[in-house]
Amino acid sequence: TEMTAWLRELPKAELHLHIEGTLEPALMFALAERNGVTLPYESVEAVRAAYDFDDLPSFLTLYYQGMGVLHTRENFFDLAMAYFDRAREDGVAHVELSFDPQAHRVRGVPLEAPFEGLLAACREAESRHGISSALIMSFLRDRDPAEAMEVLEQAAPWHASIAAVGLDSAERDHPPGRFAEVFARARAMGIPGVAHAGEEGPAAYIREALETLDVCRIDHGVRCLEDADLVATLRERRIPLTVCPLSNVKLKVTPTLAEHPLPALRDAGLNVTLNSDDPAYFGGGMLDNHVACHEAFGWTRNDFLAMTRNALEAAFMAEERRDVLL
Ligand code: ES4
Ligand code: ZN
Repeated sequence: TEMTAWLRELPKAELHLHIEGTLEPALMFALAERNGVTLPYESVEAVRAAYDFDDLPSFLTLYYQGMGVLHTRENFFDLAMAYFDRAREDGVAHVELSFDPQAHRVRGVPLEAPFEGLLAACREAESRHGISSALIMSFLRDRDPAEAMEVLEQAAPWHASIAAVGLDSAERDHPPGRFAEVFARARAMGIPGVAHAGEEGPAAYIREALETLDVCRIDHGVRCLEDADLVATLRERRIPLTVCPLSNVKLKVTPTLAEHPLPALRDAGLNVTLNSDDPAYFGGGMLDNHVACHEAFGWTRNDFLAMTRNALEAAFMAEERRDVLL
């Protein structure tokens, strides 16, 4: 439709994207073959059929299993380039790729593989597609914070290439405060923080992420509406929420998109952005997420322009680049 064409042309910024969550089944099979990994699936169709999730943990099991085919820096390069090629088709102008070094380290993959593979892909995306990007190194909140600290130190050769540190994985019973020292250490190195909070976990985890980690953005944050004081804080401080509509439906954070809190978040005056999270698992990229919101909420061009501006203002991006896109 005309709106879809307009949304594709809109130069969008994607701030919440797990690069391991962009692994399409066809590439998963190709990399499994290349690396001698046995997958518990017969076919690409069987993989797709398995993507029927009840909640965040049921997704994470398949997400960590799927990324097991990633071994070398070339594998990470191929993964990211396949994503960048699709992002270009979606009209994405800027991407902040998050990755989970600990999930690879536990499989014996050294930090160098994701760092060098992803950074090479980011350079290639700039020259091939004119897409700017930034790297977010995320820590797994369901693992020991001491391990996260160790990874932060081991990542020293790439500190200048890290736009921010993040916090993801299973949220329930894993409050953000445990990572206060890790985020403080990163901040002391000049690296800001972002954190998933209020996706499956309570609104209190959003406040805790702001107060103990001093994060400058909240990933998801949709459950903030359960706490009016928190909503006021988020509004007053204009904290960006990187919301992922199709992800929330797929992981049953909301029963349907029509019932998603996005319109309520916007009505509350919050700084909302639209993102795809794990597009290979959740049924669509940036353009699909935008089109779905247009259909579910009747949002018009001005609504999407406002949210795209929110994203560009919240991005880890050189001012000269922001001036070009805004
Ligand atoms: C994630 Cl949707 C989501 N939530 C938390 N952690 C994640 N890692 C990858 N996708
Ligand atoms: Zn996420």
